[in-house]
Amino acid sequence: MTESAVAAVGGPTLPQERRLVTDIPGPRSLERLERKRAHVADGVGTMLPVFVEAAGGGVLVDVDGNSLIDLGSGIAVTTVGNAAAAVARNVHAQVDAFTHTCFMITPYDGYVDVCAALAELTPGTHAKKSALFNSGAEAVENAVKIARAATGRDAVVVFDHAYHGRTNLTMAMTAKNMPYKNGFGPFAGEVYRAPMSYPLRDGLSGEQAAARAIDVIDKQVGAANLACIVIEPIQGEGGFVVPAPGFLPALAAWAQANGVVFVADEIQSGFCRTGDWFACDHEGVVPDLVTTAKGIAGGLPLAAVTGRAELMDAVHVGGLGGTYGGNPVACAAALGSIEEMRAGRLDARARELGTRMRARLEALAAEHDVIAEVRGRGAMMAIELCHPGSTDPDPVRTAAVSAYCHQHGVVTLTCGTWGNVFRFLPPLSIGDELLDEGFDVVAEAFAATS
Ligand code: PLZ
Repeated sequence: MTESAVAAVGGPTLPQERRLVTDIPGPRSLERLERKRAHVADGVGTMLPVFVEAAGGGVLVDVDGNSLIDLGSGIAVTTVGNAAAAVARNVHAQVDAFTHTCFMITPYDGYVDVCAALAELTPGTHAKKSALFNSGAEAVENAVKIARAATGRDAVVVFDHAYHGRTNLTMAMTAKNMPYKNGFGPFAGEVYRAPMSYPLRDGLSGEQAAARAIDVIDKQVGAANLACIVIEPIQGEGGFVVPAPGFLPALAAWAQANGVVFVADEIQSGFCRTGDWFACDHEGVVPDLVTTAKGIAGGLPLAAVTGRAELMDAVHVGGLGGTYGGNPVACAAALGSIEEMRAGRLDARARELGTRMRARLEALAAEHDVIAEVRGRGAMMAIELCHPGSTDPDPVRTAAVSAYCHQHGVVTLTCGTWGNVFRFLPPLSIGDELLDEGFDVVAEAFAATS
């Protein structure tokens, strides 16, 4: 073990400050980066190579003693904050009691408790059931298995700019070639892609964009062959694309009329992130199946498929599972995370953060014409960077702005098919002052790179 195995105390009581005591990355991180190069496969990239020692509230503290403002939440995972009190408490208690039995062998309460909570929290008041897994990609794969078993049909429709994971089926469902798919084929069959509603780029209303997508589905796939439509209600990796109002309800209505299972992939947008418990709630869309992961368990690996009881039960006994799916420690973390969200009214907090971020980003957009659009909902906000006066993507400027933020102690993420979207996913445990300071740095970054 290295000295990094010495436990540093993170969590909500960690000093909430941006503090730079070395360059980013500092000398200790650089040493560790050498070890990473020696021992970790190059295919596992690292965007900001500061090795973390503690984290909580709205900061990450590295091995050099730098404290960075976190505007990424480990890609929308630490929604309740790192080492959140109820998560840490539940995990400690569960680790002391038992760490694994395999739910398929001998069950335990935590798994059932999480499924009961999911039935309550996900959109719709119909009878629901869930199955638990380890990763988002695994949840998406299982949603497709369930939809196929329930409908007896094969085809799956996904959208332009979609991201659903890195396993074989989910690579087929993900749109972007580099870095996700390149050289990894052949991909799973019977996956078809429809045009997404992308207001900045297509100028269509939600109804028009839905009609365009439905026409493609109808002509190129045929409803009678279609098991499910899988869609991120707000796209994540693909660029925080918010479909025009009316797009999701129209697609859901068409799916219902045609016996097609409507699957909302809420892995990135779910669990209070957008200011509602789920992004579908915003338009009152009730999906047949919902996939969740990331924010569900405060950083522990857990994922779920939740949906109409009759669809979930269409699969034969033994047809769904996995050694670790719904691991008791991950379930304990999820119950802690849900407790934090409920007690802290984190859906409302996400709306407040969204209002604050939008104001900052709109002010920035008024100053810098490289910002073509401010979009997002709640604590899932983004700006898309294009060459002024056009919608030609500007990934170079995007990377420069992000690099400046990193060097100045703010963890920021980019995304988008063209790498030209700057996205903001702060933990909902971040304070207003720290958030404002983070956005001061973002503003400086635009000024410094113009
Ligand atoms: N569906 C909507 O956002 C994961 C991936 C980062 P896993 N997004 C971050 C990367 O480069 O690997 C994601 C998502 C949506 C599915 C997934 C997949 O979730 O837990 O990463 O498998």
